Amino acid sequence: MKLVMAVINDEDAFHVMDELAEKGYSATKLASTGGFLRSGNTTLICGVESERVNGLLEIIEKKCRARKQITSISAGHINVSESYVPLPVEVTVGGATIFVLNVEEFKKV
Ligand code: 2BA
Repeated sequence: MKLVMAVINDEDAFHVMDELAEKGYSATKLASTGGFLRSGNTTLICGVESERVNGLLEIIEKKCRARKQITSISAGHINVSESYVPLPVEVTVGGATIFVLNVEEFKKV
């Protein structure tokens, strides 16, 4: 048994969840916040039999796309007459950041 945690874009979440449900995967959707951009994203947690992990990863890969986002939260600043102005910086976010963890025990009571 594995626990898959996937940080994905909010806009992709419902498409991923639809297909997961269709293919018989259980998932829990958590509202999360990226530590760098400080903007909302979605974290899905899915407990899945080891032999079905690849199928799950394929769905996430198929449904999640990378996006470019502009942020001013960065180390890049310019000094305009003694005051520091944050520089807009473009970052590529996602498709998905995925962690696959071993599950020691899984119980439903
Ligand atoms: P954020 O932390 O808001 O990061 C958004 C994007 O900003 C990242 O996209 C990456 O392109 C860039 N970025 C993040 N930290 C950076 C830094 N210190 N310097 C420069 N650029 C930086 P992704 O890598 O695709 O990550 C998307 C989201 O996945 C992240 O949102 C975070 O919520 C999660 N994530 C990514 N790596 C993680 C990790 N190692 N542990 C936990 N969560 C992670």
